[in-house]
Amino acid sequence: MDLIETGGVDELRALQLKRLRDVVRRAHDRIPHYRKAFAAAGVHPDDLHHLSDIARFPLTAKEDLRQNYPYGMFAVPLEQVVRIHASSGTTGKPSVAGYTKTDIETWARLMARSIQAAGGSRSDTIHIAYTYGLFTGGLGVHYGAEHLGAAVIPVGGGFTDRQVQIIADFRPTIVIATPSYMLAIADAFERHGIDSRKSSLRLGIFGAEPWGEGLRAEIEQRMGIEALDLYGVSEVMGPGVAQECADSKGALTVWEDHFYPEIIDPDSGRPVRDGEPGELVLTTLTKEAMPLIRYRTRDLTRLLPNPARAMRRIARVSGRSDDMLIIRGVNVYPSQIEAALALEDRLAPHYLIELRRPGHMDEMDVVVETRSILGGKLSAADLAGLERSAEHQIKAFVGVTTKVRVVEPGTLERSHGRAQRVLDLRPKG
Ligand code: DLL
Repeated sequence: MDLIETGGVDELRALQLKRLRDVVRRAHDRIPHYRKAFAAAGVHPDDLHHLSDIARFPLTAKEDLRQNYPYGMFAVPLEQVVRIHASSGTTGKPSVAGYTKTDIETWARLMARSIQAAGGSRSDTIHIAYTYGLFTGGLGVHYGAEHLGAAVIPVGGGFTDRQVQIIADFRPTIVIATPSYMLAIADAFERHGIDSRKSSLRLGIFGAEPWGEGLRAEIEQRMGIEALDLYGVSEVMGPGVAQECADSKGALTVWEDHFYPEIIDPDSGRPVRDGEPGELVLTTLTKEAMPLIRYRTRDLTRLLPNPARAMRRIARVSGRSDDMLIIRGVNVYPSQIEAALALEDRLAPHYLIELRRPGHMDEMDVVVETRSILGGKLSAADLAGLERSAEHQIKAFVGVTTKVRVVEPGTLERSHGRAQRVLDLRPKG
């Protein structure tokens, strides 16, 4: 365990202030976006005397990242960058995250700390069922598990029957996945007639999508394991920003020596007091390649005291203050679907996203109208062709598999205010 993890609150706040002053100055000196945004808000890094002064600095939004796409938010030249990840942007362009060698080491240390705090150790064998690639889940967790010294099985996402075989044969003790995918694996155990409660697994660490106590109880019961919550955001780092620790379950400890958390009112942008609900805003305290000052995560939660450490905890994320959806672990903005549909000029910009959960995994249908100028009815073959082509565009640009239904002009209800783009038919809870 790091000394700071067990240290007192005064020591932690002093470290945070020192790091905060450093990072704000670095962002100001090296990234034109921050220089301009600070000037526009009438603040300067010299104004930061106390931690609470951070509230005077401007918030950073995903839109700022988009405007500086792809590398404009980097504080170091590309020669010093050793890794680039990306997550969904609100339109066609993803949000980019860059890491120096030191950033990758810090991330591995924090992710190892998360696994250890959840109850893992170097004697564990860890099955990772997150996708490896631009998504930070696979590689982020992988480096942390290796840093811990555990035996790591980099299975990746998908191929559910193979996940079962590997758990049965390789005998991992910890599994790390999205909670919904864990249930799909549990179903596959059943299909194969293997008792999932008797597997070698004892602990599961789950995150990357919202989940509740109902899902936790179901996973724990069906898999016969303990299930803990892992939180992270790609732009901020990836998995390992906050972790539900074995000694302080019920909320997630924020690794406050590396991330400074605030909660704001999502409408006014003003900070609220600890304990009050609002949107989580994070400032990276140590990141070199892409420091973020007051980044709006859009995740709704509360800051809570911690019975086990000086670092505060966040409540399980209860929702979002924007319209982002997470479908089978893939972040999806309705505006991305709209941009993918716009690539086909026979389709009108009238569409509706329908969400269902027939089993444990979410399914997404997109209903879209044809343009009226096409006149007359399209043949069944033309319709089917249009549907397949739209599904392909969405898969190619957004990364999510959908079923598209093309309908006649005027079929979808028109709204009088903001268009209703999402019909959520999933069971609650
Ligand atoms: O999902 C990083 C990650 C990977 C976290 C693996 C945990 C495990 P993004 O793809 O950028 O990064 O998505 C970040 O996912 O703003 C939340 O809305 C949501 N999210 C992540 N973890 C949780 C969680 C990764 N434990 C977005 N509970 C965040 C609820 C979560 N939502």
